[in-house]
Amino acid sequence: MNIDNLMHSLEARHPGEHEYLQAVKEVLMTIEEVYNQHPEFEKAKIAERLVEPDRIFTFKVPWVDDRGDVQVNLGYRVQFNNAIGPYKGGLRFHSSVNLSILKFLGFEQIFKNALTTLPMGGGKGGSDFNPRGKSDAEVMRFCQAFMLELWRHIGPETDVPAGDIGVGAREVGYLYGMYRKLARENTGVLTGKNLEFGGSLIRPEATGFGGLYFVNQMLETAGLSIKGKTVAISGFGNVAWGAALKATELGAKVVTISGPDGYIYDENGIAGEKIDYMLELRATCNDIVEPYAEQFGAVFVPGRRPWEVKVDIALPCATQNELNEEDARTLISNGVICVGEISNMGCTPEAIDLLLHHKVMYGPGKAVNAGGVATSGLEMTQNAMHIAWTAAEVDAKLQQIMSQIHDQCVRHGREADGYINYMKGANIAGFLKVAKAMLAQGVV
Ligand code: 2IT
Repeated sequence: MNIDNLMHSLEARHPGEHEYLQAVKEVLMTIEEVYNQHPEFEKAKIAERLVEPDRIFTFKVPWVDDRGDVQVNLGYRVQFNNAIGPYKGGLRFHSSVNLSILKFLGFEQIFKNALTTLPMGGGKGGSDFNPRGKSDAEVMRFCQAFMLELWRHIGPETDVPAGDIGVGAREVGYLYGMYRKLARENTGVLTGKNLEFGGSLIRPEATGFGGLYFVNQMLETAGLSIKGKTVAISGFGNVAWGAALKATELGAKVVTISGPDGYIYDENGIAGEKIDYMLELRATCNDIVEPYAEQFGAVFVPGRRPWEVKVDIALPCATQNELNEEDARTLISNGVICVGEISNMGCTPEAIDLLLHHKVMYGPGKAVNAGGVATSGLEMTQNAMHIAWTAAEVDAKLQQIMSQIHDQCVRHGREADGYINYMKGANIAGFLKVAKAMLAQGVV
C-alpha cells in the first residue's frame, strides 16, 4: 500500500472533504505495517475498496414550518461497508452537517462496529436541519419528511439508523412512526427507540457508561484507579450526561461541562441533582451551559474550552476536532494521565501525536465510544427475538463488550516499551476483521 498515492487520488476525487480525508489517513497510517504483511490484501485492493462508501443517498427534505413557510433541507445516508453485517450508524441533525462529516463518521463506524464483536457494518446519515429553537411540531414534520425519502433505503436487515448529535429519542420516535406507516412493519429498523415500542434499557446511558468502563480499564491496566481522579468533560448532551453519571459512580470527580457558549468549572464536582440538571438544560433548546453557573454557584468561562482546567482525565464528549494541539499541550503540562474520546474523532491529529509522544494514555473514539452502538446492536437482537432484557442484563453485556474491545486494543497496540497505543490497536483490530470478511466474500 502506498499511502501517499492513495491519499492523493482520494483528495483529487473528493477535494475539500477534510474530515473524511483526516479519518481515512489516520486509519491507513496505523494499519500500514500489518497491511503490508498480507500481500492478499494488496492483491484484492482492500484499502482502495474500503475507503470509498458502497453508496451515498442524497435527497431533498422539504417541510413546512410553524409560520406556514416552506423550508428545504438536505438529507443523506452514507452506506459505507456491510461486509460483516447490515449498515449501522446514527443520524446527525446539525447545521454543520455535510458529506465530508458524514463520510468520516461512516468510515469510523466500520471499525468501531467491527470492534464491538457484533455483526454490524458501517453507515451514517443526517441532515443540515438545525433542531435548535424548533417546535415539537416542526421537528415532527421534518422527521416525517426525512423518512418519506429514507425509508426505501433502510430495513432491519439492510441498514439500521439511530441517533447522533441532534437526534434523540424524540426524533427516533417520529422517524420510526413514519417508517412503520410506510413499510407496514414493526421491526428493529431504528435503534434508540423508547421502551414502549422496542427500545432497550441502558441505551440512553450506553455511550457514556461504555466510555467510562473503557477508561476505567485503561487506568487499571496501568495499575491506577479512577477513584478520586478529577475529570474534565466537554458538551452537555446525552453522551456527556452518561459519562458524568458513570464517572461519579466510579468515584471520580467531574469538574467541567461545556456548550457552544463556553464551559462550566464546578470545583465541588458535578454530581447528583447537578447531573439531572444537564437534562433540564438540554430540554430548553437554547444550547447554552451558562445557566448552570447561576443555579449551582459555579464558574462560567465564556468562549473557551474546558481543556485549560487542571485535571487527571479529559473526556471530549461533544464533537469532532474539539481538542487541538494547544489543548493537548496544556493538558500535558497540567499532568493529565488519560484522554478518552467519547465524541467521534474528538482530538485533532496534531493533538494525538503530542499525546502519544508524551506517552499519555489516549483512547480513540472508535473504541471508547463504541458502547453506544454496541447497545444498539443489543437492541436489534432484542427486537429480532421479540423480547426485552433487564437493565442489569444489558449493562452486563455492555461491560463485557467494552472489556473485549479493550483486550483487542491491547493485543494489537502494545509497543515494545509496554506503552499501549490504543489508536493503533483499535484500527488494526477493526480493520483485520473487516478485511478478512471482504477477502472471503470476493470482489463485490
Ligand atoms: O457514533 C455512534 O456510534 C452513534 N451515534 C451511535 C450509532 C448507533 O447506531 O447506535
